[in-house]
Amino acid sequence: MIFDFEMIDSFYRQLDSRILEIRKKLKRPLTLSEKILFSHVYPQNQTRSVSRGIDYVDFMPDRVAMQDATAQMAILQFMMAGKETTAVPTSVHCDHLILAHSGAVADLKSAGIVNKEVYEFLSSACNKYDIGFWKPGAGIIHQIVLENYAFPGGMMIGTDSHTPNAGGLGMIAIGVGGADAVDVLAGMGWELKFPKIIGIKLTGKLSGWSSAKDIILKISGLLTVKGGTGNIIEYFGEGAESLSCTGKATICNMGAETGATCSIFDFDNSMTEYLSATGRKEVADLALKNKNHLSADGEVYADPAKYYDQYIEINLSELEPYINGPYTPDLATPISQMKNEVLKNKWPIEVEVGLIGSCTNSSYEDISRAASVVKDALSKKLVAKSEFTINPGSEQIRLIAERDGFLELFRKIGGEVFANACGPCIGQWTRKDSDNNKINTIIHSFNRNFAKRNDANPNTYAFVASPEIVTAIALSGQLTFNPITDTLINADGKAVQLSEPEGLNLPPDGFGSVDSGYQKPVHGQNGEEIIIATGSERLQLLSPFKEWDGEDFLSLPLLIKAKGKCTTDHISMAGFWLKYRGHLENISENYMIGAVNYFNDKTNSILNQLSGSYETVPRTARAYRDSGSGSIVAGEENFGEGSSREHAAMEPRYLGVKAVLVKSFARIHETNLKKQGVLTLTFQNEDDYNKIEESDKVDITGLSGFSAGKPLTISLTHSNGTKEKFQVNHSYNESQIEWFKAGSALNIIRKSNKKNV
Ligand code: MIC
Ligand code: SF4
Repeated sequence: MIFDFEMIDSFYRQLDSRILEIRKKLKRPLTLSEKILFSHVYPQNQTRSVSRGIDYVDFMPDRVAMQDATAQMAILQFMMAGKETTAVPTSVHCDHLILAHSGAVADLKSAGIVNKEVYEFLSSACNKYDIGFWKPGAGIIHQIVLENYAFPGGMMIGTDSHTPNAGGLGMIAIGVGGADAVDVLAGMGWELKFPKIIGIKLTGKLSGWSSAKDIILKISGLLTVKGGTGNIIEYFGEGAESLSCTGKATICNMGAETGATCSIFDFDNSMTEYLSATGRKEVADLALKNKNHLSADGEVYADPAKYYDQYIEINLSELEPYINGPYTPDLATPISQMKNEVLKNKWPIEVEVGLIGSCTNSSYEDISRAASVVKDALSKKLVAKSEFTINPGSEQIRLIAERDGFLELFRKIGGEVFANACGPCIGQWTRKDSDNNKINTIIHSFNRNFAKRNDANPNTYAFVASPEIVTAIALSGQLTFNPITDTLINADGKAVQLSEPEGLNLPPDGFGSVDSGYQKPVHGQNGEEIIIATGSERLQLLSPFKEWDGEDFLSLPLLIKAKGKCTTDHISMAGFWLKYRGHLENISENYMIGAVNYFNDKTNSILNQLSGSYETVPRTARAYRDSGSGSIVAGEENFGEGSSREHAAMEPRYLGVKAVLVKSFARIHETNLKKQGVLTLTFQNEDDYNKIEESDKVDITGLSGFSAGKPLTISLTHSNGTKEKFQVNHSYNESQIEWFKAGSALNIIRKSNKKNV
C-alpha cells in the first residue's frame, strides 16, 4: 500500500469532533473549504473566527508532494533545518527533468544519464528523510497524487503550482514554494492568509464536443489570470455531480491559471468510483461515512450569494468548447468565434503540432475521447495534417491506454508517445526541424501558454484546448477548424464531418497492476548519506542568507523596471535552465533574462549604472551586489504569475536585490520572496510606477518602524539630481516581518532548532 492509510484513518476518526468544535465556535453555516481549512488549523485546538482575505492562519496539512525541479531546492533547505525525518507523509516525483525528443524509451534512457546525479541526490535524500520516491518515468506529480494519495477532506501542499489538481478528489491542495514545504516538513505551522471563497454552481450537463476542460477555459476568461488570487474556488451543483472525478481534477488543476489558491469539489459518487478503481476502496468507505462533512452546509447551497465572497453560475448544457490563447491562458474564445478572432488578429492559421496529455488532461476519459476522434477520422479516411504528440500523465495511464488500443490509434495518425513526464509543457522539448524564430502555431491540452514556454521560440503562438479539440484541430491542420460545423476533405476527395467524441470515465477492465516506479524509503537501514558530487554543476549546498542590518535601504540603483507581463517564466526561465534547479549560483545566471526592460523594450539588456553600459540582468545585479549597494526591481501587475518555483525568489536574494516594488504580486511568488528575505512592496498609487527612471537611486525608509499595515516611504533620486517621494504598501504581518529581519524564514527555523537541541 503506497498511500498512508493510518494517517487518513486517523483524520476521519477525528473529523466529526473537529467539525463539532468548529460549529460551536463559529455558529454559522459552513462552506466546504471552511470545514477542511478549520479542521487543519495548527494546533488543532485554536479554532477562532477569522476574516477571510485578511487574517493569517497557521495550518497543519496532511501531506507534502514535491517534483524534481523544485524538490532539489526544498530538500537543500530542509537539510539546513537539521531535522531527522519529515513531520508528515511526503513524496518526490521525477517528472520535470525528462527531455522530450525521440519518444518515451529513448528519452527516459537519456534522462537517466543526464540527470543521474540529481536523481541520486533526491533518491538518497528520500531514503534519509523517509520520503516516497517516484522514479523518472513513473509519471507527473499531480496525476500520481490523484491516483495514490489524494483523499476527500484532506489538505496538502505541493511545490508546484498545479498541486490543486487533487481538488478533483475533494482535497484542499495548495501550490507553494519550497520554503513553505520546509515549514510543514519540519513540523511547524504553515501560514496562509485565510482565503476568500468563490462559489461556482454548475448546472446542466456537458454534451457533444464540450468537456470539463472547457469549463475551466471559460472560467479563466471570466476571472482572468489574477481574478482568483487569494480565493479558493468551490464548485457544486448537479452539473458538478455529472462530471467525472478526473474531469474535476482538470478544472482544479487549471484553476491555478486564475491565480486561485486552489479549487475544490464536493465529495460525490464520481470520487467513490475513482478511489475504488484506483485500489483505495477503504478510503472511499471512510469518506462515505463522513459524507456530511465533505460538502458545504445546506444553507450555503440554498443561498450561495450570501455565503460566498463571489458567486458564479455556469450552465453546462449551453457550454461551447473554448480555445484559449495565444500567450496567456485567459484569452478565451468560444470555438464558434475562433475563425473571426484568428482572422482579425492575424494569428497564424496553420497548426504545426497538436499535443495532448500532461498533468492537466491525462485521464482515461481524456485519452479515450481523443482516441475516439482519431478512430472516427481513420474510418472516414482522414489523415492528420499537423504533427501529434501524447504525454501520458503516469505509467498507469500509459499502460491502460496501450492495452486498450488508444496509443495504437494515435500512432496510426503519426502520433508520437513521449515519456510519462512534463516534457513540452515545460519547455523540455526538442522540436524537430524547428527554427527558433519561425512564426508558427501549436495547440495543446496543457494549462499554460506563456511566450517561449513550450519550445523557447518567442514566435510560437500556443493555444490551449481540450484533448478532443486539439485532436480535431491536429487532423484538420487549421486553427480555424470547428468540428461542430465544419467538414474535412478525405483521401477520396469527399467532404466528411467528424463525429462527436465518445469516452469512458474509467477503464472498463480496471487499472490493472503495474510497476509504478515507486521506491519505498529505506529509512534506518542504510548509511543514509545524501549524495552530492564534489564540484557538481547541478547541486550546491546552500549557505544561510545574512540577517537584516537594521538600517534603511539607501541609494539602491534600479536594476530593472520590468514592463508588462512578468511571469515566473520571465523571472527564472525553465527549459534549458531546469538543469540548474539545485545550484543557486548557476541558476542565478537566468535571473530576469526574459523580462522586458521598460526603457528599451529589450530583454536582458539593462543599464549598468556603474559601468554606464548596457549589460545582462544577472551580470549587472552581481556588480551591484559586489559593490555593496544591492539593488531594487520594479514591475507591474500580477508580478510572478505562474509557477511556484522559488528560484525566482532565491535568485534575486542571492544577487543582492533588496526589494521588489510592483503594482501587484501573484500569491506564491510574493510569499516566496518574503520567505527568502526580499522586501516585497506595492505602489500605493500605481501611477508612481511611471516616476521611476532608468538611472534612479532609490531609498526605502521607515524600516526601523517596520510593522504590519504601516506603509514605507520610497524616495527616488533621478540622474539630474531631482527627487520624488511616495508611499508604498506591504502585506507583511508581524511574524513575516521576523523573516525579513532574520534574513529568511529558514534562518528562524534553523535557530529554533539549534535551541531545541
Ligand atoms: C509549471 O507548470 O510551470 C511547473 C514547471 O510545473 C512549475 C514548477 C516549476 O517551475 O518547477 C509550477 O507550476 O509550479
Ligand atoms: Fe508538468 Fe506542465 Fe503539469 Fe507543470 S503544468 S506539472 S510542467 S505537466
